[in-house]
Amino acid sequence: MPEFFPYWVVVTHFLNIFFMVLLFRSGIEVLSAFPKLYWDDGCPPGREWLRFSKKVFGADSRTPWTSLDEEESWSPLLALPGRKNLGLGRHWHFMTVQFWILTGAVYVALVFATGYWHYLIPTHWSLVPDSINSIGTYLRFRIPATIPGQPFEPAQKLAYFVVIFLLAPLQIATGAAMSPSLLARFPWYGRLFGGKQGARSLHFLGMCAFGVFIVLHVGMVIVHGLPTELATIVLGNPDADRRLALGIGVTGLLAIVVFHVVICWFSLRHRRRTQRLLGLVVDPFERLLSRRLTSRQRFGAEDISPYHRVNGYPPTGEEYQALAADDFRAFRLSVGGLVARPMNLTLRELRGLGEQRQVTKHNCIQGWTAVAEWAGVPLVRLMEEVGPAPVARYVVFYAMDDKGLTEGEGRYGFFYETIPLHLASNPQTILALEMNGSPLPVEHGAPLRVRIETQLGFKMVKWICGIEFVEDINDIGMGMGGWREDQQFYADAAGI
Ligand SMILES: Nc1nc2c(c(=O)[nH]1)N[C@H]1C(S)=C(S)[C@@H](COP(=O)(O)O)O[C@H]1N2
Ligand SMILES: [Mo]
Repeated sequence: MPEFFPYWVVVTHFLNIFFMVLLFRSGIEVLSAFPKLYWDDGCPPGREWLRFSKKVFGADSRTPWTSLDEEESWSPLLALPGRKNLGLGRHWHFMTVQFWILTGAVYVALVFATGYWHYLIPTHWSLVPDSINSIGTYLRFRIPATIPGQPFEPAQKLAYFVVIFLLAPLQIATGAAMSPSLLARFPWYGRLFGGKQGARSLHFLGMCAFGVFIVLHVGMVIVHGLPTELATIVLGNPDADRRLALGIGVTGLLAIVVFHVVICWFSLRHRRRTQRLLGLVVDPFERLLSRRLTSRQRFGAEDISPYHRVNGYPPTGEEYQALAADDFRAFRLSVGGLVARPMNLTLRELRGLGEQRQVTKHNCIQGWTAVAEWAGVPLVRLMEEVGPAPVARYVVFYAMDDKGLTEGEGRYGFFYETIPLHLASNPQTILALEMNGSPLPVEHGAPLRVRIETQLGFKMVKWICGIEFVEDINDIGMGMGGWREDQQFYADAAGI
């Protein structure tokens, strides 16, 4: 039989604490961007089962509102980094999760390689009544005996088993079930959890379950006797020098606190650098997970959401209002850049290029979803007309809304986004002219918006006036890949 407290348990246990704190705090930041939980992918306003916000917005509200108005600003004491930094919170979350899973994989491999699994995995149903017994013993203020020849008592073994082999994998599975590209390619996977909102709610409850476990676990450590337990988990030996163990243990925990103070400060003070640095680790991860996935969504008319949230207020300029007043008859879409045949197209000419209908689910980066039917021209059809040059690697979509006038918060400039060429030729990438059987409503992008069904919503530019094919995105806007990347520090990689 393996040692009771081998060193690899000591090391992976510490790494697990380290990464879990990062995941908790960055996860809370992500929650703050849409502090509501639903079971229904239509996210009907007011029908959330849990809300961490005093603001309420109704589906029938007479004053227009957008999903960014629902965002909350939470303290850096709680959230990483706090203060409405969804993009950076996601960066921390997706950076950390890779290392957390790696730690878990190494741990589980060693658990099986060394035979340690005997101590963790129940081999008989009697563990359940035995666990109930040991809980009874605790309630009588006594410490239950460990299982003969094993380091843990029955309830402890069962709890560790549940957390390691059920809760952690479930948390990974529900996390993955929130990725727009994964959901677009494998809609059945989302259905396993009752849809994206089911996955999101379960992911939140999973976090709560981890929280409850940690409280009980620390409580039990205290009940069992802090000095010996600390010697065990810090030095791998209950008889080790207790003062040394206490010293190292406290230093380790303090180091985590100091680390959080530093990264929180740095993230808030140097948002662009944080975005770039974490992007070095997160962008390849996003590419690995999502690059090869194309959308295969086929929802039915019955899945269409009664209410579809809006994000981004419509253009306010007179020019746009004049266009809209005349049913966009004067509208011209200019398509240019690195193309053989630059064009200026009327809506009618655009419509003439072909039509595709699709019922798909919109995934806003903040967390809400809604299903709608979109109809329009496949972007590949337009590309056949204009003939992008072989050097063209990105498509830029320019919009008519000046965000300085419509969103404020110190942000400015016209909205735009870019996508790599491979996304442009995905089968469900279309320039939509219609939503749910009618011409696009103004708030959803009239007269023209793009749908890129494997991506997060912010890539799907509304109120498009121009499309440009370029080789590089560095000199477009601030060069981060789009307006929300430039101004809100979102990742340019929007497949997860
Ligand atoms: N021009 C423009 N397009 C935009 C935005 C915007 O602010 N301006 N917001 C984006 C974001 S963040 C989302 S989630 C979707 C929302 O689309 P909807 O309003 O049709 O639901 O539009 C995207 N396209
Ligand atoms: Mo969004």
